[in-house]
Amino acid sequence: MPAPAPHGPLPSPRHLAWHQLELYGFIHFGLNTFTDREWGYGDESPQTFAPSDLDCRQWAAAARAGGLRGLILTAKHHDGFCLWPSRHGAHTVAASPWRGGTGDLVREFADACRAEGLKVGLYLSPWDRNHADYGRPGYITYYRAQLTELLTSYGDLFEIWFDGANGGDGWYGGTREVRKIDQRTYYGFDAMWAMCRQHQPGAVLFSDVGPDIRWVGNEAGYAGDTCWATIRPDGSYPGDANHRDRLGAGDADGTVWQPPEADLSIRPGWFWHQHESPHPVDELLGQWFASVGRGGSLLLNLPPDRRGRLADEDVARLAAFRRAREALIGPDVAAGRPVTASATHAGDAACAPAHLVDGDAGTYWAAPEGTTTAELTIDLGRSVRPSVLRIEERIELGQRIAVFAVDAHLMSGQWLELARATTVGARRLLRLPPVPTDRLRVRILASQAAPVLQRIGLHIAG
Ligand code: FUL
Repeated sequence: MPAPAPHGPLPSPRHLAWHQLELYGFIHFGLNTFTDREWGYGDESPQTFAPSDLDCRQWAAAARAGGLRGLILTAKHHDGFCLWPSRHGAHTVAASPWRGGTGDLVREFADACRAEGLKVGLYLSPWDRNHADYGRPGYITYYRAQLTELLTSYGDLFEIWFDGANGGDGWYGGTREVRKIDQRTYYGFDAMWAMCRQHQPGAVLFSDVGPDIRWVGNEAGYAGDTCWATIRPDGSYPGDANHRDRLGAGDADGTVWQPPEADLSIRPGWFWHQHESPHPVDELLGQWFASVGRGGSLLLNLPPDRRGRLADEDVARLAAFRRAREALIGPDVAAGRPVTASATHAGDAACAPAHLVDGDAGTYWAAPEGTTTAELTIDLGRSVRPSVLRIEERIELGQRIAVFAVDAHLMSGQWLELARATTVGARRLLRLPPVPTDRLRVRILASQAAPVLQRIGLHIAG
């Protein structure tokens, strides 16, 4: 029998690599760190940039210890100040006292990430409140030259972040005025994305509307409870506020594979401010379940302080967040256990239900073509109290499932529904009440096409 037919928009190879990352970090650092602002106006002196003890390796080591798989640095935020000595302008670290004006923070960052085994990503703000030509064609030439520098000088990037924010007013070479641009046309994003593809073919490109991954529609770290990786772009563009409400849930009838990245700062601000503290672990855990657990990713911001180091309490919080995840997601008691399915794709051994628990991400189970419901039962062999269910669709064949339920088999012989949810996609993580059960049943109640799953994991507390 042929393999199950694909359904709807499909992920690209760069999407598939990105879906594996799940959790990675943002680093907001720059003049704002020293001026106590979130959006610099563009008139700040580079002399202000004076970290006393900058150590990118400390950032990367803390991120790695927290289980993050990459970091994205704000190489230039809205204030226009460049953390690398760009050949194309003077508003950079070369004009600062840091390392006597000889430093390259993007280089130190990239080297530190790689030394810690983390992937490297960069953010280059399209809005630039410093540049005299902002709003005119000259700035676009400048921006593209900067982008090319970043794309070609710092090795492989896993993600490039294009921010849609624009507040209008700024210093702009001393004119101190409001400059309005047409967000739809001014930056010529298509040409910029083509440059990224040319120099960094493996990088996913983020903006409010992709092209590869989309914003989740809030800065609080959660995707929709129903979350389709697919969406209908409908002519939207970065910064388009009208499109925002649809970003968390995506569209069941979406035309492109463009899964959400949920961004969240570990503290209230994106930049470091002395009187702010990191969020409690319980909140971070909730946001992780609501982003990673809904098939998206979590981009967790870690703001270095004026020394150029992460505060001890942020480092400790990150480690505690990891311990909390590990405590909840202990051994997988479904691994290697017998699984039965209500029906299987053409009785084909390649699609057998045992593949759901074989620990091999390359194998999968498929329901017969033309069916949209199914039941899968895993014999756990003993009574356990589950804490988390992990379920994954075979996204190479498209996202399909629209409603499913999870049941526990009780001592009394009856089945109890523990949870019910909608979409699955790359993964769904559900916290379960710790009800003793010796069998787990997943009922797929609605699906756009025959369900195809690659994994079901049932975790007990570690
Ligand atoms: C927003 C920006 O305006 C914030 O300063 C921050 O960089 C956040 C991640 O994106 O659009």
